Amino acid sequence: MSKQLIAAGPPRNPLLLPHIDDALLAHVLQRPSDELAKATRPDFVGNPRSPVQWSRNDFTRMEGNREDLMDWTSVLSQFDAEAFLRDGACVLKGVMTPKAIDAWSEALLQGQQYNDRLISGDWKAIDWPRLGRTFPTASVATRDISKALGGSQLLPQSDDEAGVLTLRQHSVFAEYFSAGHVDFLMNVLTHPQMLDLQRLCLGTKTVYFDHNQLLSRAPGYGGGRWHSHKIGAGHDDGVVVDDLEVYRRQPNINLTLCYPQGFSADEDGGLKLVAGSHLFRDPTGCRADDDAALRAGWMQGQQHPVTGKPLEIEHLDLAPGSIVCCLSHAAHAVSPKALERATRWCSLFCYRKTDEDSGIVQPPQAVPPVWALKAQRGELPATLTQLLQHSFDRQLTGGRVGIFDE
Ligand SMILES: O=C(O)CCC(=O)C(=O)O
Ligand SMILES: [Fe+2]
Repeated sequence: MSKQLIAAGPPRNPLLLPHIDDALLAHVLQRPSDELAKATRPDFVGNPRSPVQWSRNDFTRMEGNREDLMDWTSVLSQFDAEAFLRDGACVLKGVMTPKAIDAWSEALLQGQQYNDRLISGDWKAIDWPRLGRTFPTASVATRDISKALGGSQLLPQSDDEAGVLTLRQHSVFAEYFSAGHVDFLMNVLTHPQMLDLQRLCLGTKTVYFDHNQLLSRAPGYGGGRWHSHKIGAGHDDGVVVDDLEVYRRQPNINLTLCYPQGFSADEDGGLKLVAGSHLFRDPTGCRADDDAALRAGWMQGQQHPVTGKPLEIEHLDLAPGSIVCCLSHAAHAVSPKALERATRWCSLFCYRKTDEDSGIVQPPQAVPPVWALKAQRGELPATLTQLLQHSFDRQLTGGRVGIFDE
């Protein structure tokens, strides 16, 4: 393996590649999936029965014990398909059932604990070769480890010298693909109500998984910049669209942000949105450090392409049990979290749809290789296999390997 390959981290969707150049990774992907699954769960994290090591019976038990996640009547009374497409986001206030709020909150705390144990553990005890790479030549600085504890997306990951990208890719960190670590979150990922919500938002029958993360914002969190996300396939070019059906036909992505404990609008790690910003399809230009910079820059003089109203920043204020759905191109940011406030909990479940013009599904952003392998080998239940189909099926992705390939 060349040094450059180590620094760049493993390929994102290895099973879509016609050939894997890296012999160590290629070997791992030929072995039984149990071996890779075990390597992704180091003993020191203390999570031996996580979903990645489940048998078929475990999945059957999960499906059999399922209860509602949401009050569906409340979802339907708040969801307006036309407004969602027009504004690029919808807020479903307090839709989780009381039981789901408790279970979800518990699951996010549990996931954060697994993540913290991995971050502060002894990475020399990780079976790196069984994850398909050589032992790292560097380690994460102690001060970076302490800064990352209790929160999400905080470990430096500009390269893979210390193995952070490898651990992310394989979902050794519980924050990336948390559904593989905590049973309730696997239940959410494949829950009929969650999938129905995706069908409502994306306006399509068949949906695919894209990525799943813990988004814990601990006291002292400095806030998240304004940004939006690319969808690929040549649709991120900044060409404004005012025909909502044209917009709907794109290979879109729906970020589903689930906040079991909610948040308030001020210094609480809350989400901020700009209605109508998705129609600009401008993930490259639509960026700013804070609200003032977005107003003075990208938003200046801009109007909603459909309603003609000036674009406006909205600071959300959400009751416990709320869910926000946000289309990929919609501008969003996160408020800072004051030191005296408690952690803001969130789990992100992101799904995607087919490009209705080409029939192609873009490859997923983050399916850990072990899950792609299990799906390809028929080791998973039908619903999950279908959700992960584009992580291994080259016909479905039209030979595309990267998320943003055209
Ligand atoms: O933390 C949040 O509420 C949003 C995070 C975010 O922007 C993202 O995951 O893309
Ligand atoms: Fe985002």
